[in-house]
Amino acid sequence: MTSPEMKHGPPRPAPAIGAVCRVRNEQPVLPDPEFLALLSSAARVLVIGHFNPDGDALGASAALGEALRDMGRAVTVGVSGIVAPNLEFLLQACPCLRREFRRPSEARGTDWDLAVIVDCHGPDRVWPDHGREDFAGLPPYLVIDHHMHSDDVRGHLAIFHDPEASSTGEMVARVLKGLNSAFTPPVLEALLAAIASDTGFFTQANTSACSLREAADLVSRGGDLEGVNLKLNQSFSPARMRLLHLSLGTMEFFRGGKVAAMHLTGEMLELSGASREDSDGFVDFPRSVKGVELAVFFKEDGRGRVKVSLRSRYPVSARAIAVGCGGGGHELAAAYTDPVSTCREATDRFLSRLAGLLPEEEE
Ligand SMILES: [Mn+2]
Repeated sequence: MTSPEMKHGPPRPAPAIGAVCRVRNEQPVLPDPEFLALLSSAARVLVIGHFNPDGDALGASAALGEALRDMGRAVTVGVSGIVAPNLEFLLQACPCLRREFRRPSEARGTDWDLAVIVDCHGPDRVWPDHGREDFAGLPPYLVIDHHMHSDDVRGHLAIFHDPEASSTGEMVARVLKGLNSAFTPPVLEALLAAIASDTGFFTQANTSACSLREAADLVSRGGDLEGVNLKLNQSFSPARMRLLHLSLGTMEFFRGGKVAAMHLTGEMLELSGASREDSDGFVDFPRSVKGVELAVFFKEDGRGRVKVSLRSRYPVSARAIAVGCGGGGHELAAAYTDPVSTCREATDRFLSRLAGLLPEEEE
């Protein structure tokens, strides 16, 4: 068994606010044999991603669930929260796998031998409105995740953790190779969708040589990237376009154009007829403006709070800013929730916090 240091490389200093480490692993981190043994020894497995799963959480869940089912396991792929319309296809390949779990008490240890929690560090990311006492009845669980989190997040049986992986989908591909699992068309599609989702179709800073090699391997096994692009990026509704039109009208710039922000309000949803999930990816619009180093998307969550998504360019750390506001995520893509009810209030609070988190330069 490799030591944690060998698996993750030598320890690096924590990045300072406003700075990002750009160290790259050329060798993929592989799951421990013990991890694979725990995964393959369970007969009844529940696979579930974080709350309101994105393409990576759903793709990784669907691929792992489908592969384990091919290996003769009784598998349930669970969903907590809402699935964006353009991601529904990931769960339609085998609808019998899908189940919604509104609360942790529905995921009982008596019904499953093992849970696998993907694309987050544990149950509190799957059911963020529940506390530790609500998780007592869960099955023992494994974690597969590429988010940065400290190793003192305990509770799992074993963890496969690679913060340098572009996506959990990339890590699940390595797991399936470790299990000698078959890469059937639904597995290939789900894995490519997961990796493509989290890398912005291989355009973002997390697109490493490792993630490209993993994707290339999936393509050489028969994966259809064009088909995944059609389903992920070219299957939106007219209502989403109406919503985008309204949201784009709110774009504003701060700090001499280095910070760009956009709003999504409950009123816009009513006017457009779109669903809240139709706004997935809107943060890419303020990010796409020349000179913007920090893009911010404020979204009223319908429950009296505002979800704030951050995207930054090197060397600005979205993660450091999100952590400073009580959230977390990746270096260049992070988020937090502000307990205020309107985007305007959340913007004012964000700008006052930003003064301490992102030092103002002479312009
Ligand atoms: Mn992910």
